[in-house]
Parts: sequence; structure tokens; C-alpha cells
Amino acid sequence: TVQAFGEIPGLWRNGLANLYSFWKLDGFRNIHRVMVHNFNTFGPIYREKIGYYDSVNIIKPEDAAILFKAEGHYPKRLTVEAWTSYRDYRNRKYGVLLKNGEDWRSNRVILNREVISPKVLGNFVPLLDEVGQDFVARVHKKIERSGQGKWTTDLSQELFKYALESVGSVLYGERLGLMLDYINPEAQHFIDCISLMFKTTSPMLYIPPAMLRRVGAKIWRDHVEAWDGIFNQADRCIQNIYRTMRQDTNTHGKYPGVLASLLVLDKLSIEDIKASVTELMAGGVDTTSITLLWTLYELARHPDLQEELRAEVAVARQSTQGDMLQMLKMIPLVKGALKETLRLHPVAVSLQRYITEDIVIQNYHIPCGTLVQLGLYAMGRDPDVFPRPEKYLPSRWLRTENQYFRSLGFGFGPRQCLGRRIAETEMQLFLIHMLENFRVDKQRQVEVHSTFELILLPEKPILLTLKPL
Ligand code: HEM
Ligand code: 2DC
Repeated sequence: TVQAFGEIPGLWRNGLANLYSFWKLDGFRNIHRVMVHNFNTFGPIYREKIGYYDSVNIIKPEDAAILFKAEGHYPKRLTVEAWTSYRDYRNRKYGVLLKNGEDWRSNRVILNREVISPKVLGNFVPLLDEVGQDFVARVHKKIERSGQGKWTTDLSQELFKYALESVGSVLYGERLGLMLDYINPEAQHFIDCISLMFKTTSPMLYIPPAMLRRVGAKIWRDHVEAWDGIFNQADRCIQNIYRTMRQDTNTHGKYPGVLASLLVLDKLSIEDIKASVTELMAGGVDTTSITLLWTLYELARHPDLQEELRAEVAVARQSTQGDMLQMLKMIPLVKGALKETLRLHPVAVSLQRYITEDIVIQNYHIPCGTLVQLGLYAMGRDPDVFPRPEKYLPSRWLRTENQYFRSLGFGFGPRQCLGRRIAETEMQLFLIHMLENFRVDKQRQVEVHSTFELILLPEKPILLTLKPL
């Protein structure tokens, strides 16, 4: 017989007391490790209430399958109130990230066609390939200037620029110029604002932003300043395209970018387009760059694997004569490496949905309307789900029959990551170019853990050494 909702193990009876012990454990920065600890204590399902948000947490792929079957027509995840509060405060429209219901769906369907459908890949690849080549040229130059035949550095700032240049080139169909020696200080400010925006969001998952705003808390003021910087920069880019579009009508058949395509299509209001394009631009920086940093870190720790990937890329290059679109179909191990990175170092600590029907998970009844979270970080490290989870093994993704509800780094279904195709393509091209040009190396074998700043980040700088082949 099925057990009642109230029987689910966990700490959910006193939200405020739990918030206090969460804070004492430094849970704000360790939410991922707290979740692993809770699954170890309570088993594969537990209920939790921290501050004002109450959820059921699950970890098994089979249970994820049940969850996503109950997500309904308009899948809804946990609302990040800091983000909606800012939009309400400044009177700015929600984009697809923050919309819900029919409004979300109608916008998402149109955006899907321009951003994530397979037909746009052919447009994106040449743009992203060029950015990848420029990144390589930039690294060669840095190595030359070092006078040591190698370059040792914390690559994160470089990767932020690579990621912004990539997403910018796809959105606007033109280059922002971030691979040059002297970059626009506004672009650098945009990058800094995104990091600050994420960092200031996480405490507000537990302390209502409306309250922080009333007392004029610094964290709220910083958050507003960060989003203001993001919106101002995105507005400048959008205005720029808008102006040039009105000036020259003939674009010589060249792909004009996502923004111009949406404007020409004329199916969304300009305000809706602006809101979603801003979200795409902001969502496209820290996510892919951190995933690439973790991947380089893993490849530096596994030199033999690095050679295997290099060999795969070389064969793909040879047999396709540099036809990039074809080449991307011939690098399963490189793709496996990216999945393996997201397994051990996911960007999102969890996936969540409000379920739209009653379900039964682990023999407990869960009523319609409950917030259910899949612990993505915890699942990636669960030995029942991934044998020898501590091992970085891209080859475990080569057998598709083992992938059932296990490859969820970008989320699932119609509400999955809208930037997924951009992110995947941009990261694959990056690895192709880097593997073809440099060997990645690393000083000491120290483990780097994750820290939670809304997204999961390396807790300390990762120093890597790049040497020309
Ligand atoms: C949503 C992960 C890169 C834009 C999401 C979600 C995840 C995710 C887990 C929630 C999905 C769900 O609830 O099922 C990632 C990862 C990335 C990445 C791992 C890179 C490694 C990007 C990029 C962009 C982007 C490059 C923009 C170009 C978005 C947007 C949403 C989203 C707009 C909200 C979609 C909606 O609500 O309909 N992402 N993301 N992401 N992501 Fe990404
Ligand atoms: C954070 O408990 C932990 O892709 C919370 O590109 C639950 C939660 C809700 C929504 C998640 C968020 C977590 C992590 C960051 C995500 C976000 C949805 C989209 C966002 C996963 C897991 C992200 C990084 C987007 C951000 C776009 C934005 C900057 C415009």
C-alpha cells in the first residue's frame, strides 16, 4: 500500500529552525553537499522546508521519469523571486525564463524555431567556428608573449569572453570584439554584472527579496545594480541592430542573427523579444564558460584521455576535410566528455517542477501542486546510478541504452534549456580547436570542489598550462 505524503522522511516541520541550521552549516554555499548528505540520511526521497520553500527531493532516474511525466502542458519550475522582483521593481517584461502558462508557451514556441531547432545549426556553426579560431589565435599570442613557450593562467576570464563573444555573434549576427587585445569596457562590465547577479541571487532563495528591499539591504541593492548593468548593455546591443536594420534593407543573404530574425518574423512584440534576447545573452556567459573550464581541468588530470579525444578530432577532421557540420557528427567521445563534465560538475544543482497531477514515488503519495526537485548534482555522484561515479569516463556515454533519464544537465522536455544548441555547439567547437592546437596541463593534483552561487562554480581558481602541440 502507498504511504501518505506526511510520512515522507525529512525535516519539513519547522522551516525557520531548518533555515537556521542550514545557515550554520554554510548551506547557502553548500546546497549541493547538503543535498547529498540528506539523501544519505533519509534515502532516495525526502521532504524539506527551508525558510519559505517546501519541496520533495528525489534522486533516481526512474523517479525523474515519473516527475517529468507529471509536468503538464505548461511546465513550471521554482520561481527565482529575486529575478521576478527585479523585473517588477523596474517595470521590465518577463522573458521566456520567467514567464509561465500560455504566455510562456506561445513565446517559447516561436523562440524554439530560431534558437534550438536543428535547422538553425547550419547558421550558428560558421559564426561559432570563427570565434573558436580567434580564441586559439589569442592563446597562441599569449604564449608567444610569455617567452616561455607556454601559458599558465586561470582561464575563467578568457572563457567568459569566449562565451559572450559566441552567444553575441549568434544573437546579433556580428562580432562584439572580445577576442581583441583592447576590449570594450562595457562588455567587461556586463560580464562582471552577470557574476554579481548570480552571487546575490542565492541568499534570496531563502530570504524573501521583498523584505530585503523594504529594509534597503545591500544584497538587494547590489542585485538591482547587477541587473541594471545587464539590461543596459543588452539594450545597447539590441538598439544597435535595430538601427542598422532600418538603414540597410539588403543583407546579401547573410544570416542576420537571432534578434534580427525575430524582428523580421514579427510574431512577438518588440518588448517580448528584448526580454528574451536579454535573458539569452545573460544566460550564455557563465554557464558554458564554467563547463569548459571544468572540462579542461578534467582533461589536464587525464592526459591519456586527452590524447584519445585529440585522436578522435584528428580523424574527424581528416575524413570531413574540415566540413564543420559533418565533423560535429563524428566526435562522440568529445560529446561524452561534455556530458561527463555536466554529470560531475552540473551548472544547475537541481531540476524542479510543480507537478500537475498526483503521483507515487518510492511508494509515497505526492499531491498535485507539490514542488518536486531532482537532485542533479547528487544523482551524478550516486554509485547506484553511475558505477564508480568518482571516475571521469566519457566513454560511459557511448552506449545510449544506459542513458535513460541520466543525461539531464540541460533539463528536460519543453521547458529544457533554450540555449542548449548554442551551448553544445559552442563547447564542442571550443574543444575541437583547443585539442587541435594545445596540450592542457596542470600543476598539482589537488581536487577542486564546487561552491554554490546560484549556479555551481569552482570553489577556487583553477590554474592550467597551455602548450602548443
Ligand atoms: C534553462 C542548463 C547554457 C539560456 C536552463 C535549465 C538548465 C540549464 C538546467 C532549466 C531547464 C529545466 O528546467 O528543465 C544550462 C547549461 C548550460 C546552459 C548546463 C551550459 C553548459 C545556456 C545558454 C543560454 C541559456 C548558453 C543562452 C544562450 C537558458 C534559458 C533558460 C534556460 C533562457 C530558460 C528556458 C525556459 O524557461 O523556457 N538551462 N544552460 N542556457 N537556459 Fe540554460
Ligand atoms: C538554483 O534551488 C537552485 O540556466 C534553486 O541560463 C533552484 C533553481 C531554479 C532555477 C535554476 C537555478 C536553480 C540554477 C540556474 C538556472 C535556473 C534556471 C535557469 C538558470 C539553471 C537550480 C540558468 C543558469 C540560465 C540563467 C539565465 C539568466 C541569467 C537570464
